[in-house]
Amino acid sequence: MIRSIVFTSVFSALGSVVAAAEPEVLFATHCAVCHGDDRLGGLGPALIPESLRRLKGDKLEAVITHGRDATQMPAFGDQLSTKDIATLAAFLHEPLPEIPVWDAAKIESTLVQNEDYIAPAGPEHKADPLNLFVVVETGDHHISVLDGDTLEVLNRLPTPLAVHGGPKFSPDGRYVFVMSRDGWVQKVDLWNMSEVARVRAGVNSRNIAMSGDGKWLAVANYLPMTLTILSTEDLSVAEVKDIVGKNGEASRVSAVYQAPPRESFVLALKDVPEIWEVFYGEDPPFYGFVHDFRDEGPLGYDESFPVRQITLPDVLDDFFFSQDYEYVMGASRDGQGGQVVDLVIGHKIADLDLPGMPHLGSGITWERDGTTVMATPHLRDGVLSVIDMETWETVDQITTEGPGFFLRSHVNSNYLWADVFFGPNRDVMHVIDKQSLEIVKTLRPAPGKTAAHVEFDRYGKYVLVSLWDEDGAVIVYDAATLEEIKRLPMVKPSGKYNVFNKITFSAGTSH
Ligand code: DHE
Repeated sequence: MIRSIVFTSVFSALGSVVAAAEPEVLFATHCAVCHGDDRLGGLGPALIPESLRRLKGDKLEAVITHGRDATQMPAFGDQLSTKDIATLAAFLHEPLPEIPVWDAAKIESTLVQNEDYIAPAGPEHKADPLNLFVVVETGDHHISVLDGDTLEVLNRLPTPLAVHGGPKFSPDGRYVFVMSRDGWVQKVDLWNMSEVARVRAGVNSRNIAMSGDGKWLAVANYLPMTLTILSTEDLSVAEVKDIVGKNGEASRVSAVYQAPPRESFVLALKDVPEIWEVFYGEDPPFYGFVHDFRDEGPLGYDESFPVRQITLPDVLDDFFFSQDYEYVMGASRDGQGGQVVDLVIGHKIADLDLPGMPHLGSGITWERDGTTVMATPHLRDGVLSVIDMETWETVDQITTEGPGFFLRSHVNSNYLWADVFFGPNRDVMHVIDKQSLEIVKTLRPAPGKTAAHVEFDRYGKYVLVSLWDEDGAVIVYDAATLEEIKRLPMVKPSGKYNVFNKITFSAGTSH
């Protein structure tokens, strides 16, 4: 619809079919498959001026030419001429005639109940409900539910297109919610492994977070620039919050994180140097003790989800939290280094020495030499940084065979597992001793195929590794002997998530 409007106006303005259609044709040929026919996003983000503000000057041309680190965005420099790239970039900076309104009424109008779903009285399978795994198969847009003891696939069901980020479980582990990059949120009942309902909470979304009390699901959106808060019970809309910084500028939400001890959601923002904390508890904790609140006045006192805005020196769009959620370590995908912000006092308290685009979201913590350390991969360098979480000093940098994306461990395991996601050694998985920080084994499960993303079962007995390929698999290893036990064929299994590890916020896994 929007696409045909653009065509018409471009045709009439320039009066020549060939000349006028060129940027449209370039877009349709090279970009639409990921970014949507209407430029509103799909697998990739929306390509409209509102979401390209940070790509000023010739930066957008550079991204089209060289691709974008740590994303699925390929380089087009060898397929398109410099002129074509400039034409395309100019076209993408042109506003769309209209952007769909995605308010509460619109979201609720998209709700689809699964008419075949009948709420079960209890689990309709014999597996330990807390040792299930949900495996996201992005290759053909499905999830598989896996028994963590027998290692059998119990069921497989379709998801919306391009699920991204970790699925989120209700605190009792019964329900799982998944989100796709085009904004659909799906609720699945693990008792009978059936879809309950789905709703489109945004046009272009990033990830979801579950409130500690299990009542609310927050959806981080790029488009529109909002946070959607859904009731987990029936996926109705509790609130759609516009994200506007103190400077009046609207911002995309890079990610939303759950901070159960604080009864809040914490938001990383893409376009303004602020952290937002959105409280869902009856009596927002720390309210009145924090300087931001005093400075800003009674922000949101009357709202059902009051907001606290913490000002930062720089934009931070990738976070890692201490286990007690007092500290947030933040980094910018565009920048160098990182910062630590104390959420209680609402201030930056330390700088982090983190070169090479750290991927803090994949960080894990464990105890070493009487202190808690965290490790994070770097998306540009073949190195893992290990940081002391009391002094915030870098304890070590472990050299790997290439930049990695994901890390995992378990309290019952002596090892952490680190993939090498990028470069010629992307088929490699390192197993690292958590105390000596030495690589004890380098596995190459399928030469030439990306080995990525690890998850342990609830006891730390098995380790599941993804073979990230259309003709892929989940490979199960014995966590102690590091021997392969089993291969379960899967279609590009991107991530897998153990119910117990997730609902207990296990230190070795992502939250
Ligand atoms: Fe992710 C998690 C952001 C690219 C697969 N990714 C996350 C999270 C964030 C994030 C904020 C944590 C959310 C959560 O779990 O609630 N990802 C980003 C990016 O900004 C980045 C670099 C660029 C982008 O395109 O958005 C990016 N991510 C990718 C990919 O290209 C990956 C490899 C393939 C894909 O599916 O898009 C990818 N991201 C994942 C996965 C997780 C994830 C599998 C969940 C990890 C976990 O174990 O929890």
